[in-house]
Amino acid sequence: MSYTLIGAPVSLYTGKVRGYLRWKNVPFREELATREVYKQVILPRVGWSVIPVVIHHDGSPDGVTLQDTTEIIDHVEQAEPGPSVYPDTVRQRLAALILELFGDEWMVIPAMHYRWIYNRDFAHREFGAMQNPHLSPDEQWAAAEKAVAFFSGSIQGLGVNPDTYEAIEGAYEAFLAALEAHLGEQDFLFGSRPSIADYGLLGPLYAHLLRDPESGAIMRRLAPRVAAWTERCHAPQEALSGTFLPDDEIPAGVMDILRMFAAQQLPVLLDTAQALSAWGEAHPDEVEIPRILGFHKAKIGHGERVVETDRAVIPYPLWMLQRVTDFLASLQGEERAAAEEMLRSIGAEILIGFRLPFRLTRSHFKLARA
Ligand SMILES: N[C@@H](CCC(=O)N[C@@H](CS)C(=O)NCC(=O)O)C(=O)O
Repeated sequence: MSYTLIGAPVSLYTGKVRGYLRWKNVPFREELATREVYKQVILPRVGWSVIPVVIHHDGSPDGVTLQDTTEIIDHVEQAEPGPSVYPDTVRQRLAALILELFGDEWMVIPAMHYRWIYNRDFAHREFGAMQNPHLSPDEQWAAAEKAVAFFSGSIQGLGVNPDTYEAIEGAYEAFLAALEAHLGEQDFLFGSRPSIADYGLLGPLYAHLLRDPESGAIMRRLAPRVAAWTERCHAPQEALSGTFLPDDEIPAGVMDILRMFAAQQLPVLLDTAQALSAWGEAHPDEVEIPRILGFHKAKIGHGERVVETDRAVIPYPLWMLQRVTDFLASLQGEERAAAEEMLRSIGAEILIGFRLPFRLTRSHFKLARA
């Protein structure tokens, strides 16, 4: 049994899956997501244009099509033997679920900011080479205009604009400092084994923030250990290696990053949950949830450098938050007490007993009401 990973070097979420599949030691082949591949494979199988897509060749005629990195990783975790990237213990598992969400859906802000403000031409060439590898560089460039306009235009919706540049860079540098300090003690977030949280952070940190030249230079200068960790997660020397720290320990540097989640991303998620509730009431018969539910005011930045800006209300991250709250709801007794204590100490006590307005699921590779 083997897998095909359809994606690209330039793609944030492809890097997350590539690093994971390599560590998990599963046989896979990577196929570049050219225009032709979008047309022939991705659209027929998934229904919309997105990468990465994984096909698990499980012996069935078409194989199993997987999209969304979280679902891809969960599928492989179920299907393949060997150590897991999900810690078994309560605090580490809770922290790992939270930090996957933080990496995937909040660190995408600096990832998109640095790419489209500092590395635009590089990214444009990379998009061109991905879409039409057979064309000349000039033709590739011209053919990539549309995709570049789409992705670079999407930074507005993430809250990236001239008013927020400085706050985004300040928050990113504070994040780098916390992770850099932690990596002086440990190889990965929770010890010597990479976790789902390492892969969540790998997405933005690899394809954009390390691989794009201008931001790569910044990372190597400010946080060389983070650069080395990024390379280690993306291209592990040894598969299936390492262990999580004993006694369910959450190292201090990881606690610092969890506090960044609670202070920065969580308020936006809570506001998004309110918008989802209003949408649900206004559309009682609709199952598929739009990718964007209008705009709201959101605070972006760290510490003293926080600015309020317009940002799209993006409901998808609530599906990842639901994984966190489902895990919390499954706990009892001492385990629940340990989880709640951790939430209090990072400033996320509001998640204790928190429920989304209704359950979310993914249907036909899109977000939907369960
Ligand atoms: N949550 C998704 C995000 C995938 C995603 O946003 N992929 C980007 C490329 S790295 C894309 O194809 N975006 C197209 C779009 O958002 O319309 C996942 O984990 O797979």
